[in-house]
Amino acid sequence: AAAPQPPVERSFVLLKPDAVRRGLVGAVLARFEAKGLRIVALELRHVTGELADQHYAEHVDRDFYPPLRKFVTSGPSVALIVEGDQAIEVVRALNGATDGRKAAPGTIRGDYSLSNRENLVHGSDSPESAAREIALWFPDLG
Ligand code: RTP
Ligand code: MG
Repeated sequence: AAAPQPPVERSFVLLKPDAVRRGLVGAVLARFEAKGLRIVALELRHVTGELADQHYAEHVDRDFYPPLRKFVTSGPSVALIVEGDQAIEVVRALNGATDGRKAAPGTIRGDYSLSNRENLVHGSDSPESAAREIALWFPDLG
């Protein structure tokens, strides 16, 4: 019989335009890899306003959305899917609190961001969000 495998979960991650612009893609990816998450898809994508509206559907009516939309469409991003045991929760722990000014040192945002908007990374916040986002960004993967 095959050896027991650890449970597998997938999360969608976006390295936002500030990560690419600042040359932090390698540093951020290294953290996910070092943690033990497996990269199962990865692509450089310049997000359109239409994709931003779909990705951030829960936020489109918020006051902060217009500047967020402008930011996330301002240059290329890196979209990826990572896989591993409790990947969704693990990614969000590595990312840190939304506001880079308040995020704990040792987290990606805590170490590299001083902004509540330009905070380098996105990670799915639930299994439902992960499924929706993976289907949106990587429709061929399912
Ligand atoms: P994300 O979705 O990017 O992983 O971040 P999150 O769950 O920690 O934060 P969320 O509340 O979903 O917000 C999405 C992104 O919108 C920008 N934001 N700006 N008050 C503001 O100006 C504000 N609040 C949020 C951030 O880029 C945040 O990551
Ligand atoms: Mg969110």
